[in-house]
Amino acid sequence: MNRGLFITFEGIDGCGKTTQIELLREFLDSKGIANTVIREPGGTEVGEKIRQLLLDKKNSDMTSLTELLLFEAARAQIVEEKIKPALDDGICVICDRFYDSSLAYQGVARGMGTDIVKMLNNVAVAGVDPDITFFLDISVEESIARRKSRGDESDRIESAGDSFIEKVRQGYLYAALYDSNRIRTIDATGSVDSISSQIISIISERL
Ligand code: T5A
Repeated sequence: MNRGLFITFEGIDGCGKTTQIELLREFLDSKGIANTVIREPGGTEVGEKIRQLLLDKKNSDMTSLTELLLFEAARAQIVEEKIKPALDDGICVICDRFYDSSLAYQGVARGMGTDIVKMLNNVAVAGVDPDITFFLDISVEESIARRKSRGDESDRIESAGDSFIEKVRQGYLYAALYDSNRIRTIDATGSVDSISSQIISIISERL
């Protein structure tokens, strides 16, 4: 049996990952391709508990290293419990965020450095790397506008401020530059349908 395709979606908050993942899932279903959608942090019982710790605004004294290690712990759990078994069964895995989020948010924006994050990412995923990653690129202004129109209260990480989110974006642009074979940058300011068409056309070539 062939290993399933491992697809991840990345970008700053509100870039449209959830919207596009749902459309990709509908496309895969229509083609009869077995798939599963998961999210990081979370996606497992242990991971959802870690997610609550990470996003809770009350945890304002959490250090950057603690934050990074918690993201990596949740990742190690979901890789072992969900992602690897599904891929081994030939199921296509679509993940809402994966290790490039740690590179951009903790490595670049929090200033932990990309070397330590890459090292911990490698430990957490133990060779289970994405086949293709969509970086949905929007400006910080667009991110703010979309989150405002959604009306949700911001979580601990979103509350870090606009300059933090700008650094996250720069982190993604850096990652995409150095791993252009895997990471496909999509201008995510267009219409939902046009972005979806681009993603589906790239995935169709890989199926
Ligand atoms: N994090 C995560 C780290 O710091 N390190 C890590 O290692 C990991 C894994 C997770 C937080 O944790 C951080 C990053 C995050 O801050 P989360 O709640 O999972 O938090 O939040 P996000 O992943 O950021 O998800 P969001 O729901 O905020 O954004 P999405 O899923 O990218 O966007 P979506 O699809 O919900 O769309 C947002 C809004 O925009 C509209 C939608 O209708 C919606 O209202 N929209 C569009 N509007 C106009 N044009 C388009 N093309 C649109 N597409 C969607």
